[in-house]
Amino acid sequence: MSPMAKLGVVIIIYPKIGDTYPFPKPAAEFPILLGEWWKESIAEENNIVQSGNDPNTSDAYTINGQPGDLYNCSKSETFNITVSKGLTYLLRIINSALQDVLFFSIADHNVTVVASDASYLKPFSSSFIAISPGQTIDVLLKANQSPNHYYMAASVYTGVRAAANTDNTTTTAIIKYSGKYTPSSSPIFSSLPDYNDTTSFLNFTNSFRSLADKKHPIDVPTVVDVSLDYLFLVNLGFSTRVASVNNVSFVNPSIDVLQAYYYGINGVYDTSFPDTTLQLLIRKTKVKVLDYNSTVEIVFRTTDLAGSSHPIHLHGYSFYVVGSGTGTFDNETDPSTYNLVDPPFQNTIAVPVQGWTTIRFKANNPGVWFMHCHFDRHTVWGMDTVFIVKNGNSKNGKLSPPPPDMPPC
Ligand SMILES: *[C@@H]1O[C@H](CO)[C@@H](O)[C@H](O)[C@H]1NC(C)=O
Ligand SMILES: *[C@@H]1O[C@H](CO)[C@@H](O)[C@H](O)[C@H]1NC(C)=O
Ligand SMILES: *[C@@H]1O[C@H](CO)[C@@H](O)[C@H](O)[C@H]1NC(C)=O
Ligand SMILES: *[C@@H]1O[C@H](CO)[C@@H](O)[C@H](O)[C@H]1NC(C)=O
Ligand SMILES: *[C@@H]1O[C@H](CO)[C@@H](O)[C@H](O)[C@H]1NC(C)=O
Ligand SMILES: *[C@@H]1O[C@H](CO)[C@@H](O)[C@H](O)[C@H]1NC(C)=O
Ligand SMILES: *[C@@H]1O[C@H](CO)[C@@H](O)[C@H](O)[C@H]1NC(C)=O
Ligand SMILES: *[C@@H]1O[C@H](CO)[C@@H](O)[C@H](O)[C@H]1NC(C)=O
Ligand SMILES: *[C@@H]1O[C@H](CO)[C@@H](O)[C@H](O)[C@H]1NC(C)=O
Ligand SMILES: *[C@@H]1O[C@H](CO)[C@@H](O)[C@H](O)[C@H]1NC(C)=O
Ligand SMILES: [Cu+2]
Repeated sequence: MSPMAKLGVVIIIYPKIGDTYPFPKPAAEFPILLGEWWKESIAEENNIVQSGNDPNTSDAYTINGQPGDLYNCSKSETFNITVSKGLTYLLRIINSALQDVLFFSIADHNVTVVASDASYLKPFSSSFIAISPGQTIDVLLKANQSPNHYYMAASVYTGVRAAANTDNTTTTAIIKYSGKYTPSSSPIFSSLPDYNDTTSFLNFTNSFRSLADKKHPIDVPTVVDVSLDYLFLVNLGFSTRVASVNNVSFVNPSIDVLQAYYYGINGVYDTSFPDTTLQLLIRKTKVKVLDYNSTVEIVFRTTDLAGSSHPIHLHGYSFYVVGSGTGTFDNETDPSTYNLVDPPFQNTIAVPVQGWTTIRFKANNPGVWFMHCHFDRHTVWGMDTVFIVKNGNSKNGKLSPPPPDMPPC
C-alpha cells in the first residue's frame, strides 16, 4: 500500500544549533513522525471549507508513514528500530497529525522527557507522552529491559469530544533489541492512557519545566506591558462551522497581511482586534498591534462544552507558559500560581478543555505573526488571529524587506 495519501515536508528543528546536549550523548537519534491517514484522497481543506462541515475522521494514525501491525495492509512495512541493551537513544517525536492530540508510549519502558519545541526541559520520567499537532517532544529511551521486541504505539486524546467523532485506532511500530535471544511470538504491547484521560494529559503537560540553569538561562518577563485575554471558541448555532478568537472569526484577506502592512495598502485589515472577548460573533480580518520590545501576557481561555484542548501555536516566537488550570480563570487568585522561575519555553500549547493557560513573551521580533489553533479544521473555521509587531530603533529590530526573488503569489 501507499500510506502517504498526503505528502508533506518535515523540517526538524534541533534545540539551539551549536549547543551541546545537557545529557550524555545518546547512542543514536531516531525521528518519530506521528501522522494521520485517510483511505480516500481527501482534499480535506476544500471539503471542509466548501461544506462548512467537520472533516471526515481519519482511518488510521501512522508512525513514520505506516499504520503498523494492527493493519494487515501495513504489517509487512511496520516501522522498526534496533537497539542494544544498555545504551540510551534519543527519540525526536513530532506530531504532524492534522486533527488530534496523541498519546504515545513504549511497552515496558519509561522515557525521560528532555526537550519540547526545540527548548530543553528539566528531565522527567514518564510512562507515556501527550503531544499536540505541531508540537515536538524529545525523549531519551534507555534499552534496559530483557532483550525482546516491544511495540511503541500512539492513540488519540479527545478531551470531552465524543469518541464516535474521532479516529480511535492505534498505530504501532517496533523496537527490537539486537543480539541472540528467543523473542516472544509477537511484540509486547504497550498500554496507553484512555482517549478521555484528561488527568494523565494534564499531569504530563504540567510537568514541563525549563532547565533555567547558568548555561540555559531564562528571560521570562516579570513586568507586563500588554495584558490580553483571548477566548478560543467553536461557535455553535450557525449553519456552517465557525470558530473564533474573542468572537472574531478570522477572514483570510485576498492580499496577505504582511504585504498590506509592508506596502501600506489600506482596507485589507484593521487594527481593532479586541483585548477581551466580544459578546457577539463578527467575521473580520482584525489584527493586534504590539510595540517593539513590549512584554506581552495572554490568558488563553476555552469554554467549549464539547471538544478537545485547543493547541494554540504562535509564529515568530517561543513563549513562556507561566500557568494553567481548569475552570474559569480567576484574575484575583490564579496569577499568584504563576511559575516565573522555570516555566517551559514553547511555541505550541494545548489549553485545557474548559480551562486556561497564561503565556508571556517579549515582542522583539518585528513583523506580522499568525497565531492559530493547530487543529486544521479550527484554523479553517476562523480560530486564528494576527499580531503586528512594530519595528524598533536598532538595526536588528527592523522588518526585513521581501527577498528580490519573492514569488508574486
Ligand atoms: C466521508 O465519509 C463519507 C461517509 O461517512 C463518505 O461517503 C465520503 O466519501 C467521505 N469523503 C471523503 C472525501 O473521504
Ligand atoms: C488480516 O489478516 C488475517 C490473516 O490473513 C485475517 O484473518 C484477518 O481477517 C485480516 N483482518 C482484516 C481486518 O482484514
Ligand atoms: C525493519 O525495517 C527495515 C527498514 O528500515 C526493514 O528492511 C526490515 O525488514 C524491518 N524488519 C522487520 C522485522 O520488520
Ligand atoms: C516506570 O515508572 C513508574 C513510575 O512512574 C514505575 O512504577 C515503573 O516501574 C517504571 N517502569 C519501568 C519499566 O521502569
Ligand atoms: C471506535 O469507534 C467506532 C465508531 O466510530 C466504534 O464502532 C468502535 O467501537 C470504537 N472502538 C473503540 C475501541 O472504542
Ligand atoms: C472515559 O470513557 C469511558 C467510556 O468509554 C468511561 O467509562 C469513563 O468513565 C471515561 N473516563 C473519564 C475520565 O471520563
Ligand atoms: C503527575 O503524577 C505524578 C504521579 O502521580 C506526581 O508525582 C506528579 O506530581 C504529577 N505532576 C503534576 C504536574 O501534576
Ligand atoms: C487582570 O487584571 C489586571 C489588573 O487589573 C488587568 O490588567 C488584566 O487585563 C486582567 N487580565 C485578565 C485576563 O482579565
Ligand atoms: C460569542 O458569540 C456567540 C455567537 O456565536 C454568542 O452566543 C456567545 O455568547 C459569544 N461568546 C461570548 C463569550 O461572548
Ligand atoms: C529592547 O530590549 C533589549 C533587551 O532588553 C535592549 O537591549 C534594547 O535596547 C531594547 N530596544 C528598544 C528599542 O527598546
Ligand atoms: Cu482548536
